[in-house]
Amino acid sequence: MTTTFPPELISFLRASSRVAVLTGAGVSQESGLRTFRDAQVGIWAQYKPEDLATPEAFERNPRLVWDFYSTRREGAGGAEPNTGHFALVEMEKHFDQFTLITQNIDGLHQRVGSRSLVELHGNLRRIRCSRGCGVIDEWEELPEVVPACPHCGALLRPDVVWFGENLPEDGLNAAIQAANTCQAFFSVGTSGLVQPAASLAFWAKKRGAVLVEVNYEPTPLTEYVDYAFHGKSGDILPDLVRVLGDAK
Ligand code: BV8
Ligand code: ZN
Repeated sequence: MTTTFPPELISFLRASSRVAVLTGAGVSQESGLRTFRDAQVGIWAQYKPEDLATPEAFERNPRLVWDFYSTRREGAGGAEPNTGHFALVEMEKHFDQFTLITQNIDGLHQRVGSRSLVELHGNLRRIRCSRGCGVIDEWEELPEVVPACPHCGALLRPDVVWFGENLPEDGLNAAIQAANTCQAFFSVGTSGLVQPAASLAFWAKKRGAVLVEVNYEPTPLTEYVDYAFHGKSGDILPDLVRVLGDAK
């Protein structure tokens, strides 16, 4: 069953040049990757992700946190981008200024070639020195034990943003800039619970952008959006791109 879009939304988008999209774990769900709200499985079932995604957890038990991310890294490495990821690459071609802001660390948007991509919360593929020497690029094989920084000897850690940590300044500024200047802001596959990412849609609305939500179920943002499409992003986004591409 294809998605029907109100004609006024399609004509508005056709007349727009600046669009921003925020994605969350929901866009990778159809690639087989668990979202944050999904229950963890196996040994991870006993933990809540937010309890592992903190500097304190890493401090307390670096090996446990390292293994948590190695497991997710293997999962992401084995996952295939889905139709939603590819539709966002197509969507980019319809607008002069298109910014894809992702909360995801799975690297799937990069894999399909999304260009104007802002990684708000880092990327599983990269690791960095926990004392700040910098990113130690994309390691293919991660060692079992937590490796030490070749420069200072401190532990290496995943290059992701943990709870209680600041977001990368340049990424956050780019995301705020996109939210403040876009004509339409899409919130896709995110429960909109984590700050400051969840505020971007409100900043966009304050600047007069049209808000569109594409999510499996309603979220705290739903009551504020101009259009809400509830279902799978892997179905809805390709439908949208198809309609946008149809010559009127
Ligand atoms: C910060 C990387 C300044 C790691 C992530 C107390 C102390 C300290 C901070 C705070 C505090 N109270 C609040 C805060 C702020 C905190 C925060 O927001 N907490 C929340 C829990 C209230 N934020 C921070 O700490 C941020 N930093 O504020 O710095 C600061 C500094 C010090 C002190 C104070 C402030 C850092 C936040 C970044 C954390 N890192 N990820 C990792 O991944 O392991 S967040 C992580 O969780 C994700 O990146 C994402 O952002 C979030 C998960 O959300 P979603 O992606 O939305 O996923 P979710 O599962 O929730 O939802 C999926 C949705 O998809 C669902 O709605 C579902 O219905 C839908 N869906 C499912 N399938 C589909 C689908 N939709 C469409 N199609 C489908 N097929
Ligand atoms: Zn170091």
